[in-house]
Amino acid sequence: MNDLLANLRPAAEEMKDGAFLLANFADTDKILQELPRLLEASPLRHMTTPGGRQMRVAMTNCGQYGWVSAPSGYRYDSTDPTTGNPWPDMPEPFMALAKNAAAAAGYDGFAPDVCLINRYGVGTRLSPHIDQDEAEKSWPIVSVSIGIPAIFQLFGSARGGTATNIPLYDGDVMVLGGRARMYYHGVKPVTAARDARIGALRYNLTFRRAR
Ligand code: MD6
Ligand code: FE
Repeated sequence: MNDLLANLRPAAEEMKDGAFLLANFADTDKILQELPRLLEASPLRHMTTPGGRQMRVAMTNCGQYGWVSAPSGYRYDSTDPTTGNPWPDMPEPFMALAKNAAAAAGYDGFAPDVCLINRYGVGTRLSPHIDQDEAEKSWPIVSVSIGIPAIFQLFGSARGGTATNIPLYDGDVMVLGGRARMYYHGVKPVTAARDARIGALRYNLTFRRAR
């Protein structure tokens, strides 16, 4: 890419304390090409929380480990409890995207061993939470939005308070590092919209280093 074109790619924008937005960074057509094969191997499912509630967001994983919620608690597991098999391998384009996004936000050397795949229908929300089941919390989490938009809410280190509201569109990548890595965050109820390829759905991939 020549310098003129390179300069047209928007730089990573720091939203808050190590949380970066990389607008339209990801080629989501390429991601969507890989998805059916992954979802066939390890289907999306509504996991049960330790509190006994079913999550509205449908989830699955690819990579060496997968994030699992069960009545017994949250964990990373190398086996998909639904199929009894290992999670499908993380596709090379996923790995490359996660590494490049982390580096673009200033976090070099990130090598994810988990890709959590979330699917939202219209009306689905994700309650504020902190991701803290990972061994080494200094690695960032890289999050890729696909399909219809959603509003990502970034709070602080305490539950509640005022959120920074970040609209996320298809292809947008959020990198949560630095102090924001341990900030509460969630997703507001997804409002009605349609994506030409996948209809009224939003997928989100979060790349993590679990071990
Ligand atoms: C979502 N994302 O965007 C949910 N977690 O659907 C997350 O929970 C998340 O975007 C850690 C880091 C980045 C994220
Ligand atoms: Fe999260």
